[in-house]
Amino acid sequence: MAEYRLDPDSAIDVREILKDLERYRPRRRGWIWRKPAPGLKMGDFVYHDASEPLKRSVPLPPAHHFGGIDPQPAPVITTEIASGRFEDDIRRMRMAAHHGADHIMVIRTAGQSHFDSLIEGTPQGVGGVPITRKQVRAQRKALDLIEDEVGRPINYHSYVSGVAGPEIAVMFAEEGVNGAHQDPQYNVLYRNINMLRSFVDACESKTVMAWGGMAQIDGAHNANATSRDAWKVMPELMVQHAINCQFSVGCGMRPDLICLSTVPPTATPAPCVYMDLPYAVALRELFAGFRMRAQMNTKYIQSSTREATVTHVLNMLISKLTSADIQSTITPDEGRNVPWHIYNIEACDTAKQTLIGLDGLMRMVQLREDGPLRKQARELKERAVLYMEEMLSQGGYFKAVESGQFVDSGFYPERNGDGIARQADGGIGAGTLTRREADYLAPVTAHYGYNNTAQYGLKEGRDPSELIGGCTFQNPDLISYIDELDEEDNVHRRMEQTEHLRRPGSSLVKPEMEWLGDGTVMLTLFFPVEAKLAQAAALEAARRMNLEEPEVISVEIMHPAEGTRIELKGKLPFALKADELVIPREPEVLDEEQIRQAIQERPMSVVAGTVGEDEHSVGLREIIDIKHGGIEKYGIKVHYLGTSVPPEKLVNAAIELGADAILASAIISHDNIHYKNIALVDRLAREMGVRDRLVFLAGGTQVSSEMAREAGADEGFGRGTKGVHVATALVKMRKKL
Ligand code: Z97
Repeated sequence: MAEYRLDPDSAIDVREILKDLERYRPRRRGWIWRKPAPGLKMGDFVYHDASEPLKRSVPLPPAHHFGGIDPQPAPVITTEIASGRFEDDIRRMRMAAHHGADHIMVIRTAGQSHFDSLIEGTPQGVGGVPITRKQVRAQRKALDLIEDEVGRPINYHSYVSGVAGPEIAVMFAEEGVNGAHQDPQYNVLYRNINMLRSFVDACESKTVMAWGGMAQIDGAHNANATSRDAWKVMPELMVQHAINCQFSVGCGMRPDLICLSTVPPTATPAPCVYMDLPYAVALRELFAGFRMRAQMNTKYIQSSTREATVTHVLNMLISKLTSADIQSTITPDEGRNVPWHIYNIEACDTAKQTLIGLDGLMRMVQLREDGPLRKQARELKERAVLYMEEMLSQGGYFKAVESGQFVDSGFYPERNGDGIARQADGGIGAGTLTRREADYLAPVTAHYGYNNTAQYGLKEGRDPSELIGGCTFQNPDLISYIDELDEEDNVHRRMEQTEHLRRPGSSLVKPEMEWLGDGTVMLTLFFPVEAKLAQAAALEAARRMNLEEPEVISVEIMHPAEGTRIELKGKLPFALKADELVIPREPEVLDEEQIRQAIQERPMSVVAGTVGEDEHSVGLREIIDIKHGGIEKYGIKVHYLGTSVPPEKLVNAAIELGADAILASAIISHDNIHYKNIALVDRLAREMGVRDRLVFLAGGTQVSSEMAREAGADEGFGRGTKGVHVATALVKMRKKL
């Protein structure tokens, strides 16, 4: 059977991805950074901080003015994908990769940290997907195809935290996962998992991750998200980073794959850059040699996507002024939904646009060595050092956690006594540690600590798995692949239900936001009333539009009494038949440069006016004037004759001025006067014997191409016409030699 490949013009076939998974093997291990391309030339520009371009991608919206270029910034760009159905996430991953994401982070289902084993099969998740071998393998397989398509390696990432950390780390190493969050402090503080167990597990997990070449992201950012005032935990964050970094190095991880998870701690209306920049500087100085994963602030995110996007952009300014090896993107709808496809893409575009927009910034500006920046950075470092000293004086990390030192809401050394306290003998998995016996042996690769292999005849420094002829890391055929455990809750059942909509192959289309066929749509409405009334009105309007399950997702006050902006979601209960939809003919458009060149080689002049008794000149002026891209822009000379120009005058002027074309605009359509005037111009030109030398184009809001041609024009242009359409027609239809 032929190997499945992606066709750039067709949807990815998830059915093909799920085929033969049992035998699928990942093609590589380990994290891959972008390749820097200093001095990259694209179009008319030179970039200083860009990375190698993609083979195939979707550029930013204004790119069509710039020859369609799509420069890629230097940091790896993360997108967090979390719809709860991994099969739908696969399609989203392909879209995100085309918009510049090369780090796909899969958020896992709520509560997976508390599973003391692997989950198998493909159950549906809540707020994320259950991370299982089958799901991981399918997504890595899809990404292998997607990275070939875009021409850049894509890193795949999830979490090695929780009670089953080591088991997950092994599964990730087997399946070619490229990065993971791993931080025992996360288990302790946020998931109440026993601290001794968490640190012992972390030794094993980190050793396995190091073998798999995975990049690690720590969990310090969770203190920002949890604490009452996120900016007050800055000293503690540095301590948390320090603990995980040094611990990871001790477990054999390479510093250049140890990433600090850093978030600018404040957001507007705080003077955030003034506070976040010294913190970012201090962090990069203290942790030189490690990598920075810059995440955006989500603590203060509301339901306005505009507000979230501005925070994101300000956060990337900090990244640019300091550094970011990985730039995370949080979807701007994080504050109100499980993120939707479009918002993952929007966030990737925001990152690409901002970072490319700020390309070369640090060649022009410099951070001051004097003044508040240095002073504040130094102060933060001092507070962090004092914090660490207090921890040590208490008897170390475990004792400090027992006394509630961490995630206290005071700005250290201030203390509010509200930190998270955990007991060394408490939490999930307490009492599950046993000391290794004298003859302990684990014949597996990448094992942490005492393993006593000499007793079993292995020379020092050899891989313990040699004793059994290699473990699953050497021989993936030893992996026991479990397909499904639940007959109902699995991907095949879910896909059966949406098979009629699945592409390629379906002739039905239905809007969706997160899952195939969910029918979800969003409406934006403005009501000139106060917020409560506006919400009620929006819901009633949605019901009358036959939207099912309408729900207001964002309310923004334009003025307490003058009006409210509402965003609302709901579901469409029907699908549309693709072959019954009318797809309008695309107007032919020549490349702008081609038009300019054609006119330069053979200059062209036209006469133009609104014809008959018609005083509406706005449309015609837009077609002519350079301001909004009218035909003047291409060097076409226009003799504008004004409004209400009699048809004879248009023809006579064209003859006298030796013009190549007549442009007649006709807005008034009463009694078909517009077509009658078009016919008259054509007839007069014939009578005067010049029709075959002149191009005659007619336009107006009620003019259709077919009817205009029937009436005698060479072409007709209706609503939505731009200068470039008319210029294209002029160049293509030019008659005079
Ligand atoms: C990020 N936006 O990119 P569970 N381990 C660590 C974590 O930070 C997390 C988990 C495990 C965020 C992602 C928050 N982080 C979301 C160090 C979650 C998740 O939910 O406990 O099963 O694992 O960092």
